[in-house]
Amino acid sequence: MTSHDHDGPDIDLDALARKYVEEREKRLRADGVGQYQSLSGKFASFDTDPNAPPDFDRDPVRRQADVVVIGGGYGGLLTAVQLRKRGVNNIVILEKGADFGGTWYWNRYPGIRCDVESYIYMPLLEETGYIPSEKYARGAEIYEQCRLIAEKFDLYRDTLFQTLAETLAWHEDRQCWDVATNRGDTIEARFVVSATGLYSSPKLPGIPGIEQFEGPSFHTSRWNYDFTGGNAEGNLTGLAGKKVGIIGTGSTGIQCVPPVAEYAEQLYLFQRTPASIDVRGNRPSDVEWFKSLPPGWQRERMMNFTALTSGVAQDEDMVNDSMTNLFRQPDATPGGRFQDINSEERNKAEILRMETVRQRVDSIVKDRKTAEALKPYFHYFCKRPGFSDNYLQVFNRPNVTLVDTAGKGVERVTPRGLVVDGQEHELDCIIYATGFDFMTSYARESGLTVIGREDTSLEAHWKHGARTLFGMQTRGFPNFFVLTLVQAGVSFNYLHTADAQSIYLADLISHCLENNFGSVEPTAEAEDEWVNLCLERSEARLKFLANCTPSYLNYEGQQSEEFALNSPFGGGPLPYFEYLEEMSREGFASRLEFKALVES
Ligand code: N01
Repeated sequence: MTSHDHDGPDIDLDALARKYVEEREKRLRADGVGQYQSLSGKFASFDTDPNAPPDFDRDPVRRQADVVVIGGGYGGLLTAVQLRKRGVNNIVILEKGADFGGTWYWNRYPGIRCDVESYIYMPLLEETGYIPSEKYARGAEIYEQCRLIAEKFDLYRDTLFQTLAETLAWHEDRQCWDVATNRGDTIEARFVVSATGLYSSPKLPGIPGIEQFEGPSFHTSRWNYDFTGGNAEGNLTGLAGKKVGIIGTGSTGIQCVPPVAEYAEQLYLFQRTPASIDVRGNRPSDVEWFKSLPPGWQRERMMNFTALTSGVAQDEDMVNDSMTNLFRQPDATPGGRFQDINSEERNKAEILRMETVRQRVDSIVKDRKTAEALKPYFHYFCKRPGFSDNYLQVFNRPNVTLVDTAGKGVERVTPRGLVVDGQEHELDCIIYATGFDFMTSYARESGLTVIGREDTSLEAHWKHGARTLFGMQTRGFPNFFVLTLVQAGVSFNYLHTADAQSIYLADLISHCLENNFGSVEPTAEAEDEWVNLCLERSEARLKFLANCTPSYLNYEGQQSEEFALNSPFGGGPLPYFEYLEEMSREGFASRLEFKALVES
């Protein structure tokens, strides 16, 4: 069959389908997610915070709080803001970094920007009066906006920075959690919200010899500006005369490659799978337009984007960018059929989109062999799509070499460099743009030991995958809430999911405080029902991902019960938001079990 059967360019669809399968098979590995390692051993030092005062010290804190929020990224900030708005003021925020920002605190690599429109990504724009400077804001600006939110809602006074929550233990008799930190703090909390982030646990490839390299090497989320010079804006003068290797071509790699290419003597980019690189089209914000927006515009715009990108047809595309464009295909509209990820219409739209992505490579990259190697052969949504107007262009520079590993990855690390296909590439520095643990193990990603009722650890409880109500609550762990995408309705704009979750949690916690409830947890029936619904509704997504090239989105191609349970709620974000709103509206009358506060 060719795409003559449809509108659009003439594509041999059968040959393309075979090519997708071939490319996928090249990348499947028996070790799956086990191919990665966290920052341990020699690399434990990677985990030191280059942005924090190294000699920080303080006395341990002992206190009681209504709520402990773990994490000062957007998830933690939104939760604290919503609690504040409901008059819940006895809050302690525990944050590993020396300031707010989470992902945007840690990730300061050159070129960093948001890949979702800032007008829907940066929350609370109406409350703070902040106008993002560009449609896709720089990382430093997003970090500053996190700080602005914390100032506006007076959260600095409640926060212990450079403090790592380590252990949470539930005390049924006192109906509270004892929260212990790495600084000897003990906080007795009635409620705990874990907002430790989606990308908080950097991972490295388990390449043989990785500990042997003698030059500087670092993960992108711990960028070593002492070595490279400059800052997130560029000016990496320390790279003059240096041969730099970057491993990884995901969203991070494609953002940091252009500035490194500009300053390094030689850049070798080690590619395992080419990313899809679509048009970015960034531009400065139109301030007059911004000021003319009516109250409530931000949630309306967020909803429009989330609905459209989850396949629900909209009359208007407010964000109108390369991300939403796919869902504006003519076939996307009737009856929201685009919601079905395996539908013929969607399959066709994704194929055509990928074809334009491949044609774009040809139109920009001059060297034919390099251009061929940069073309992605997988369904558009098998990986998070990339957007850039300066990444493909770097391959026309004489100082940039694409080292294509044909799906195999880097073979070996030596004291002097990296080996691919038996050839050693000598390097002065290696930069790992190799991503983060993502929805694999809550215990590993959060670094928390959580001991619930009857001394049960959450790690053991979720050994074979998560069991939750709405992704946020789990039976046996009363008054403990997780902000996560596991078993939650996911928007391409994570901040929309976090917004809905933080409102639900703040409503629920204030409901408990107002009604003198000592504890709340899901009923066994409600939890089972949600888990079963998640599994049932995930079938279509899992079927789609099963045929995808490996990535963190599909557990590196491994099918397992754990992967199915740790997946998002397959019913989509809009029904998920509706569940949460319904619970709040109805005063949480169903699905939850409350116990009265025990008088001490
Ligand atoms: O990480 P990734 P990331 N040899 O896991 C490669 C968010 N984000 O940090 O594709 C050679 O996507 C690996 O290869 P392959 C965003 O949600 C947001 O880039 O697996 N290469 C891949 O290319 C994003 O999805 C923004 O074959 C090896 C790369 O390392 C998420 O963060 C900006 C290898 C890892 O890519 C993670 O993105 C940046 C090996 N042995 C990030 N092992 C925003 O703008 C791995 N790789 C909001």
